[in-house]
Amino acid sequence: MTPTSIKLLLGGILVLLFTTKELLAQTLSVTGEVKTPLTLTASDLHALERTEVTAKDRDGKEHRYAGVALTAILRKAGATLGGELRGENLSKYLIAKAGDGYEVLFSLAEVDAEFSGRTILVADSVDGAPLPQGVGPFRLVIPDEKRPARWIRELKSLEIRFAK
Ligand SMILES: Nc1nc2c(c(=O)[nH]1)N[C@H]1C(S)=C(S)[C@@H](COP(=O)(O)O)O[C@H]1N2
Ligand SMILES: [Mo]
Repeated sequence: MTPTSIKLLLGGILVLLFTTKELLAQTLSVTGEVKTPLTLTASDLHALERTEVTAKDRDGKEHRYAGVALTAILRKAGATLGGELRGENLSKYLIAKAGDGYEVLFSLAEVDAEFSGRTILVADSVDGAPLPQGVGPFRLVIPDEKRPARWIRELKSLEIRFAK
């Protein structure tokens, strides 16, 4: 091999590694106390049932967020929801983690559709456009909360654990 072809080959490998890293950085994982751990890409998320909510952002302006209901993702992963959310399963919590190290916690019961009529959305779009860099590709949107502190940006993972 000539020095030029070696350089080209190394360049190609670097591009491949970078692309793989970028793709992995764009996924949402669901792990912990679930029957089927998931790693979802943006297109996996698009294949699930879509939900839309209108919610006010921090500046009090209304926006139309679209994505997938958190419960739908947790159901797909086989989390103990609905009829299975009783006994020791009521001591489970969900921790959502972001790329910047920010973490927010929910009890599993407070996100379950049978316990509460609220929608928590794993949003991937706002006002018809993909979430911007630094916010997306995924963000939690919780329309019924007065403060958006749990609207975690750059959502990377959802982990379900026992509190005891
Ligand atoms: N990843 C991540 N998400 C986050 C935060 C953060 O520091 N990191 N801050 C939270 C807080 S405290 C608020 S008030 C809102 C602010 O949302 P905004 O950036 O859309 O105004 O984002 C929430 N989501
Ligand atoms: Mo905040």
